[in-house]
Amino acid sequence: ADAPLVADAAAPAATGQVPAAAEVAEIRDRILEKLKHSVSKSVGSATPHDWFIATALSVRDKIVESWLTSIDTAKKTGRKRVYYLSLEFLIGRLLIDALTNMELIDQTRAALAELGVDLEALREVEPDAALGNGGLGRLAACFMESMATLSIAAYGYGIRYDHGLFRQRIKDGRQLEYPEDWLSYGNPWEFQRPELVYGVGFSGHIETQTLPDGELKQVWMPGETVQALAYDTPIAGWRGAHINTLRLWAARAADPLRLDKFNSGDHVGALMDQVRAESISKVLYPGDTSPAGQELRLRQEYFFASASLQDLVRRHMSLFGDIKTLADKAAIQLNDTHPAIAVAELMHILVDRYDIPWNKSWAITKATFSYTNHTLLPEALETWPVPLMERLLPRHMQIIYLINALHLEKVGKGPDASGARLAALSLIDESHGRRVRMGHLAFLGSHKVNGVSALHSDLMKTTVFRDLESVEPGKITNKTNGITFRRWLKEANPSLTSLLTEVVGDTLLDDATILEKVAPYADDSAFTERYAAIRRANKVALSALVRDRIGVKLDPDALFDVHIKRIHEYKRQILNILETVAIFEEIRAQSFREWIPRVKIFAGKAAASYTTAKLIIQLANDVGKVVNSDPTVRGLLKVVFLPNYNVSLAERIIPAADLSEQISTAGMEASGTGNMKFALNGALTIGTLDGANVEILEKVGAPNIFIFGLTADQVEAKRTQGISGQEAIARSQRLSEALESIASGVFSPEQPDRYRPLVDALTYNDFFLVTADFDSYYNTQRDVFKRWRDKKSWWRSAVINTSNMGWFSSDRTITEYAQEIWNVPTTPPGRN
Ligand code: Z2T
Repeated sequence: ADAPLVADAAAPAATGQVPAAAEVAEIRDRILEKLKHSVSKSVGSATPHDWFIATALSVRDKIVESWLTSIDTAKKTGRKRVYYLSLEFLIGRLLIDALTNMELIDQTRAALAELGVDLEALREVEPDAALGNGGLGRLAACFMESMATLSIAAYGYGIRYDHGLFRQRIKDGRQLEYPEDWLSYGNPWEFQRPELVYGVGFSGHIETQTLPDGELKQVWMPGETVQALAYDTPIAGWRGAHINTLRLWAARAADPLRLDKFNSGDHVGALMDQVRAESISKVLYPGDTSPAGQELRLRQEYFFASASLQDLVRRHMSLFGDIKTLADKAAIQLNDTHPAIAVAELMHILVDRYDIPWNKSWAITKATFSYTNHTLLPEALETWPVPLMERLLPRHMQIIYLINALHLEKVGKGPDASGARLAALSLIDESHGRRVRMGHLAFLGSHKVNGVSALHSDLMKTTVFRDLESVEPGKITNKTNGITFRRWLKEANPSLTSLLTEVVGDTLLDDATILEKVAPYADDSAFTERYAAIRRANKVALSALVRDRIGVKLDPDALFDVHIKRIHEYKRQILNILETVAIFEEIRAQSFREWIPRVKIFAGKAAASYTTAKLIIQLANDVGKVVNSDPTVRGLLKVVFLPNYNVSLAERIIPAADLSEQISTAGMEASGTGNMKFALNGALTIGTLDGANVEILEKVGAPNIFIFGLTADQVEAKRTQGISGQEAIARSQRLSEALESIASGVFSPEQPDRYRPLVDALTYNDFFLVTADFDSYYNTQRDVFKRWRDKKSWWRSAVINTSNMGWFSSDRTITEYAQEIWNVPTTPPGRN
């Protein structure tokens, strides 16, 4: 550690500009005004939370001014709108984000300092809005920010869950789930819109009417109606040039109370309808890549799809007055199949409400929708039992049958129309009870279907959508994911951002591709020393956090090897743990060797019902307990599991990571987006050729990334030969010893057979090919050690990683969607 320490490098700061005193005074007065009149507290009695609310409300005022202008301009110009339908928006905290994008951060920090308040303390009291499970929900949040940054007139539509993703606690090494309560102290960012209420129908029956011209008309008479209430959150783009709306729906009963029941003494029964209705927006389903399958989930999906379509059709009609121009003025993006019922809903609206002929309606629907697929895992593909759909959405089931009949009639004329082919193409899966394939519905109802990385989009064409692709070749396109640099560079790593803007100029966040200008500095030792010093300060800050939260002391000069994401077998946390155990055994056996001090950092949640994933969490914790207290290890290896991984924890960990673990079984991670965040912030990646890792390799070059393991093709070939791990284990003494120590209870002495099921699965049924990739992973980790000894070479690679990440800005991703899927203009931000 002879690198010069940059003073206070982790302290968020420093655009280098001193804010003007008059502006600071004005902001200070506004905050005081909010504290008094909106929070109703005096300076003397205000808690940090009160200050947070007052500060949020004062920046919200500024946002609202531009918001109204943005809405007005879109109206006047008659621009085409983009509607992003997503059951998840993993927003995280908004205070620093709003201040950053409104370019008020330094002034507000100074104003609060005058009041004796630390902005960083306010940052920490804001609840982390976790209305999503992982990558898919965070992508939606990054996209909302980039759409605003690029001045696209966009709305996000979703559900205002009372309770987001569960809070995770670790007790005796095991995950416990607690309800999350982000709204309990109120939400300063949202506006309830009491005038915006839509009825959403369920169940009931269909009446057939005969029109004067003899045509038949189907009229759905719902048996139950739930109300959808709108709550709007403004989303500020970079430099505040444009503000969009995130509109989330809350469910309410049509009648708050059944007075007849109440008056007859049935006080609980009087509230039954309310409980049933409001349960729809009560809680986010916590499965990440596995569908929930329950009736309540289908009710959530239809509830928000119907409310959103009613809202956007109402807007379209009031602006343009002709439903037939919908596709010219609205682009609707389906974030996975969760909102796919919207395809049938739009057909219902066009055919039943507006009396548009079927074929014309279908043309409008296809031209309006597009669909993003986020996984190929076969068990993750949403299907709904026909009887459930029939009961809950009888008219939609009719519409789906008709879409299917016309589709199969068309493809049935082809030369290769075998029974098996028609069965594969059908909207109805008949293989285990009749079920509606939502992926097929989304595919047929869209003009474009995209995957989220080059590899994933290619695999879509040969796996789940092989047959549909052959019917409509060219429909599948790729839009590689991206991340917003405002949050994941500037807000998470302000000191690194300052260093980078010194080199490339302060338009870095307007156009991320100028990061390329940093590349020559990879060989400039004055630069790399400052870069390394900033990274070290981030590691010191993370070490303090780890000590506070779990009481483990870390060495900031150790290699921080980080694996943070949802816990899933395909993401192979267990492969990482096996390497950890192998090195632990070697350090103990050969403590005299010169070991690289290393910290293994894990974090992530397991779906509450995913037993194996929960056992993996427990194993990581158990290994940590044994390793961290072993005297012969002498702190050369530490293993920590940080509880309750969420967006704000990611913002602390990523800028302090040296090594980014992206080690999924090739072909299984659709893209990954954490991989991009790490590489941007200067971690080197150890990863498989999977998802967007492939494109990261292309950008940074092979010498600057650690790639190992089977390719997606090799994985497929290997699986056809069988998935037993026995051969690989027999070939590798290291692997068999690591497995043996886990199986025999070295890490669970109080229950020696605790991990027998995990080890047995790897031995006999290794679907994720952990054993097949172990040696390659182990050896590549040794390459990492070698590189780490040569710090100059390490930091050179890190700088090259940062400088080549510009392409992974979600501004680039959204520009591609705008041009190639939505057909809407974009206006890049810029200094005005
Ligand atoms: C999710 O986060 C992802 C896929 C899903 O499939 C569901 C959820 Cl909740 C239904 C992730 C992918 O696993 C990840 O590779 C990708 O980067 C991310 O979506 C965004 O596309």
